[in-house]
Amino acid sequence: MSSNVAAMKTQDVDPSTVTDGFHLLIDALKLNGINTIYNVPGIPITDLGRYAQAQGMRVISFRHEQHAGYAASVAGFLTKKPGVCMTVSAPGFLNGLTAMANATTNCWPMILISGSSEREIVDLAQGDYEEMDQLAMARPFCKAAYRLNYAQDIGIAVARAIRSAVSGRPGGVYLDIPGAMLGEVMDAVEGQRSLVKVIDPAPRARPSREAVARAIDVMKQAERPLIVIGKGAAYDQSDEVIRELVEKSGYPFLPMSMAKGILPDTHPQCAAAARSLVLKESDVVIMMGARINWLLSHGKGKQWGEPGSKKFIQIDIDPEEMDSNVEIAAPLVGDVGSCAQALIEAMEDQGIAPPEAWLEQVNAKATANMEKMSVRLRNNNIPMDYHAALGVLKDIMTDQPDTLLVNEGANTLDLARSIINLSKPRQRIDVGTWGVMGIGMGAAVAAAIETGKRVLAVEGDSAFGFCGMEVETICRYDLPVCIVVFNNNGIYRGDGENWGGGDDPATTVFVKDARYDMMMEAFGGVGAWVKTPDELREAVLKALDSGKPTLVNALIDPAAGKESGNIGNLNPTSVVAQARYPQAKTI
Ligand code: OXT
Ligand code: ADP
Ligand code: MG
Repeated sequence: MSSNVAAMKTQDVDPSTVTDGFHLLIDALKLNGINTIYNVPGIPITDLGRYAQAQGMRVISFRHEQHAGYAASVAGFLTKKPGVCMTVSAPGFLNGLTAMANATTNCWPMILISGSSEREIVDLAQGDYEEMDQLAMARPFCKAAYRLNYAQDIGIAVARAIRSAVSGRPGGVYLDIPGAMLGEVMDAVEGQRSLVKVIDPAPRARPSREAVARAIDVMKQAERPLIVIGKGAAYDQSDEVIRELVEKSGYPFLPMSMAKGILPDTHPQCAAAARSLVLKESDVVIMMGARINWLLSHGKGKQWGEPGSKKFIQIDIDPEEMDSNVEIAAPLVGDVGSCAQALIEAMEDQGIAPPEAWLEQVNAKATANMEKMSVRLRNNNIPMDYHAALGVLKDIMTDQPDTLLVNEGANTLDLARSIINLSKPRQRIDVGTWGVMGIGMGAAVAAAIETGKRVLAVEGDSAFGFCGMEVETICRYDLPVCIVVFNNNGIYRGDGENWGGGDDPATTVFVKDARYDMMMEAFGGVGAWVKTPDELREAVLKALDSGKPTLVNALIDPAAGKESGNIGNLNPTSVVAQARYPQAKTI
C-alpha cells in the first residue's frame, strides 16, 4: 500500500482508482465462481455482506451461524465448489465451527470466513470485543486454516482456501479476517493484479496400471461380489461412469444413504433391500467413495460373516483411508470417475460376471423384504405410524423425481431412508457421517438455492427443533421448501415417563401435539396440521405444486418409534442399570 493511498480521506477517493479489503475479498470469490455467501451479519462483517450483495453476489442471511454453515457445506456437496459461510467473531465463529467440523467429517468442501478482533489485543489477551484466538481453535476441525493480515494477500489466501477445500479429500477450510484488514485501502490496479484465478483446483487423479490390474485379479476370483457406493461417489459427479461400471460388471450394489439415486433404487441390481444378506455373504466388495466406518460396522463382526471371508477393493481419493479398519486387498487411489473408468476398460474380455445363483439369492431377499414393507405402508391406523406417513411420501417422491429430499431424525431418518426410493444423483441430503441433528433447514435452504428445485424436508420433531427458527429464513427468501415434521411428541418416542416419578416430564418427551405448523404461519408461510395419510398427501402435494414455504405438522403415534431408531445397539448400558430400572429393558 502506498502511503498517499493510506492517507486518503473519503472526499478524495475516486473508487475507480482505489479498492479495499472488503472489495478485494468479494472480487476474489467472484473471480473463482463463488457467487453465494451463507451468512449471519454483525461486527466486523456486516458491511462485507452488504457490499457483496451490492456487487451482485447472493447473500443468504440466516438466524444462526450453525445453519448458515450447514447450508454452505451442503452447497459444497452439491456443486463440488466450496460453499462459503461468513460469521462474526468468537461466538458467531464458534457457532459456525460445528458446521465446518461436520463438513470436514463428511468430506465436503466449505470455507468458513470469520471476522476477528484486533490481533495485537487478542495476542496479549487484553480483553477485546469478542476476543478469541480463532485461528488456533479452528485448526483441529478443518483441513487448513489461514489468517489474512493484509489486503494484498487476499487473492493468494482465497486461492489457497479453495484449493485446500476441494483438492484431494475435500473438507472445511478456515479463513480468519481481522476486521482492520477489511478497511485497508489499496491501489485498484495493484489490487486486481493480486487476485488469483485458481486453475484446475481438484485435478482428476488416475489410479496406477498395477493397482487396476490387482483389482481385476480380485474381481476375477469373485463368486459373490458387491459394490458399496458412498457419498464420495455422489460428490464426484461421475454418475454415468459409475452406472456403466455397475451394469457392465453385473454386480449387485448397495448405496449408502446419500449415494441413493446415483443409480435408481428400483434398479434391478440394487441390493438396498437385501443389506444384511449382501454384507454377510459377499466375498469381494468394491468400496466406491465410502469409508468402512461405524455405518458399516468397521467391516468386522457378525454383520460381515466369517472373519477373513472377504476381499476388499477400495476406491478412494485419500490413500490414507486404505487399511483404516480392515485389510484392503486392492487399493485404487484416485477419483471415483477415473478409477471406475479404468476398471471398465480393464474388465473387457476378462469374463467378469457374477454367478446367476448369487444374483438370484440377492433378488429373492430384496423382493421378500420389499413385499413385507409394502404391506406395512398401506395402513390407515390413527394416529398415523411412520410407515403409513412414509408410504404417502414415497409415492409423491416417485411421481416428482426432481424434488430433493432432506431427512433427519432417528426413526424418521431410518425409515425414510429405506422406504423412499430415489432416482437422481445427489437427491438426498441427511445427517451424514456424524448423524448430526439440526442439519435440516440449512440443507433445505442450500438445496433450494443451489439447484432451484423443490425440496421436501422430512424431519423428526426433535431434529426440527435444532434448526426450526430457520423457517423464517425460508419464508424471507420465499424458497420452495415443504417441511414435514413427524410429530411423535419426542425424541424416538413421545410416551416416555419420568422414572423417578416426579412432576418433570421424561427427558425425551416434548409438549404434546405442539403446533409446529403455526411457526411457519407466523412468518407468512403455509401451515397444515394433519392426522391421516390422506390429509398428509393433500397438504404435501399442495405445497410442492405451489412452491410456497410450507410446514406440514404430521401427527405420528408417540408409541410407534424405537429408541435411537435402527442404532439402539449403540446405546451403552450396564447390568446395574438393567437391574435398577426394569423399564430399561422394554424401550
Ligand atoms: O437386510 P435386512 O433384513 O437387515 O433389512 C434392512 C434392509 O435390507 C431393509 N430395506 C428395505 N426393505 C424393504 N424395502 C426397501 N426399500 C428397503 N431398503 C432397505 O431394511 C432393513 C434396514 O435397512 P437399512 O436402514 O439400510 O439398514 P440399517 O441396518 O439400518 O443400516 C445401518 C446403518 C448404520 C447404515 C443405518 O442405520 C444408518 O445409516 N443409520 C444412521 C443413523 C443415524 O445417523 N441416526 C441419527 C443419530 S441418532 C441419535 O444420535 C439422535 N439424537 C442425539 C443427537 C444427535 N444425533 N445430534 C445432536 C447434535 N444432538 C443430539 C437425537 C437428539 S436422534 C435424535 C432425535 C430423534 O428424535 P426425532 O424426533 O428427530 O426423530 P424420531 O425418532 O422420529 O422421534
Ligand atoms: P458414506 O457415508 O456414504 O459411506 P463416506 O463419507 O464414509 O461415505 O466416504 C466418502 C469417501 O469418499 C471418503 O473416504 C473420501 O475420501 C472419498 N472421496 C471424496 N471425494 C472423492 C472423489 N472425488 N473420488 C474418490 N473418493 C472420494
Ligand atoms: Mg420425534
